[in-house]
Amino acid sequence: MQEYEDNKRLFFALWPDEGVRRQLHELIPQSLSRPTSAQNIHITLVFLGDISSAVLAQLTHCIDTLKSPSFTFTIDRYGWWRGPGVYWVGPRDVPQPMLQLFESIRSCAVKAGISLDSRSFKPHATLARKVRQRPRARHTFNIHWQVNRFVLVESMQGEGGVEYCVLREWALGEW
Ligand code: 2AM
Repeated sequence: MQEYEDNKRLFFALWPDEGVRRQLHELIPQSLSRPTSAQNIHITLVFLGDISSAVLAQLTHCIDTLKSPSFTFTIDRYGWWRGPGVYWVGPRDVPQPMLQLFESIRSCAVKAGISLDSRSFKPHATLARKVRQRPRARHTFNIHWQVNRFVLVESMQGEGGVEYCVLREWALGEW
């Protein structure tokens, strides 16, 4: 329908730099089905769904006013969600600034009239999908991630599967 033509499937995310991306990619066992491609690895903060340009303008206006500090965290655990067969890695300890950033983005989205799913925030990077058996315990790992920015990403269906395109980024600072 005409009025939905400009909708984009969007989410806010933490986007790794090349060093962290490479370390995360190296954690994917070769044997797993549907591994996430290196360039797609990220941590979702808030998934928005299909959003019109008018709603997006309202949302980004609010996001522009946020003053959130930069932070670091450590990716040091992995897990497996049986239903979707998601093999993921994430932090044991979620730092307060990450939780605050999540809450702030969420509240901007709600103000813009976007309905969000109410599941609790479980920061994770999906490394593979449709994994039908719990992957065997891996060696321990500690990947330190310095977060100086967050990004708005469009999810698109490409010929070879899903492709993510970073549309905008916001710096985190010394607040
Ligand atoms: P996932 O990796 O655990 O599937 C793009 O789809 C990103 O948004 C992925 O990181 C995905 O998490 C996340 N996401 C969160 N909720 C979603 C939803 N309802 N539909 C699709 N993706 C969702």
